[in-house]
Amino acid sequence: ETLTKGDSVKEADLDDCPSVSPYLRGQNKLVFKPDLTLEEVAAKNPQVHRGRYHPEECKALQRVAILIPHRNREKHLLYLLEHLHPFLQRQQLDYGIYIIHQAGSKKFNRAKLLNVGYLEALKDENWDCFIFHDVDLVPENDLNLYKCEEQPKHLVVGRNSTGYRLRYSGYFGGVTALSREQFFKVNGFSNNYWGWGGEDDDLRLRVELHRMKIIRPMPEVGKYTMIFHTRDRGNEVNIERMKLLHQVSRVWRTDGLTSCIYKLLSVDYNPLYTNITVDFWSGA
Ligand code: UD2
Ligand code: MN
Repeated sequence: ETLTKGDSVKEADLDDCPSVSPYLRGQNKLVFKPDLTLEEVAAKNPQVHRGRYHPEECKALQRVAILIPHRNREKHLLYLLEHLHPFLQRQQLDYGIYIIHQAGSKKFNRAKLLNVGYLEALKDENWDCFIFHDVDLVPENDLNLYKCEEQPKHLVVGRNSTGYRLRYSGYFGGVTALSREQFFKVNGFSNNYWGWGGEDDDLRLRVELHRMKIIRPMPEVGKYTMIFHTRDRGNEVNIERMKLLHQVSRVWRTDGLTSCIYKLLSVDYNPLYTNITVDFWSGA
């Protein structure tokens, strides 16, 4: 059947995208321009609206939400958006980027922000897959696919700053991919990790308690550049983290998505992302 003028191709009529996108390039040299602006990045991504994109030519295999916890890292966010949009488009994904911004200057809570991102993003769309993504990690190789698998996936095998080696076996920090069901099953992240450290190990324990197995891409594929930073004010080392890690098997049912209380301050639509601002402290 041929289309006649005036017919429009409906998404439902499209063929599935191929299992390997023809646009992938492999390892890429990253350049961070000091004077880059958000307007420049937006101008380079005219097909992205409210942080969302889907391929025109085929039906994407998964709908993927990228969740980025954030406070006071504007420059990192800019570089990540610059690289991530074209990277995800080359992978032919139907995706949306969400920034979950913690208001105020009290202790930062990365894990709880990611729980909020999951709950809020599902109000927009029934996403199949969630990528939990540090703001300062830029993927170097587009063969590192931002989609979910049968098992939870850890995408950061190595970083420039650590010689591209896995930090320790069981390491689950930085960027991870869990399907909607996988994340739901483990009741998400714990809400109780304030400040730096431990929350990623807690999620690994939840995954293991549910007899799931963490998978990773090959080392040459799972490579990231972490944009240099020092420890942020408000994200001091969490000295409670070892104690919390010993309780996971007892508390995972009652501490997580099911107990994530927050005050939603705003949802703003930027061309390149949806920004969700939350407050964890004022009468939530
Ligand atoms: C490691 C992990 C990270 C997390 C953290 C411990 C890697 C590559 N990353 O990151 O996933 O487990 O240890 O909590 O192993 N953030 C802000 N503003 C702040 C503080 C944090 O936006 O003031 C966000 C931002 O997305 C950042 C992330 O939280 O990338 C993790 O914080 P970090 O980059 O300071 O910690 P790092 O590099 O040790
Ligand atoms: Mn970092």
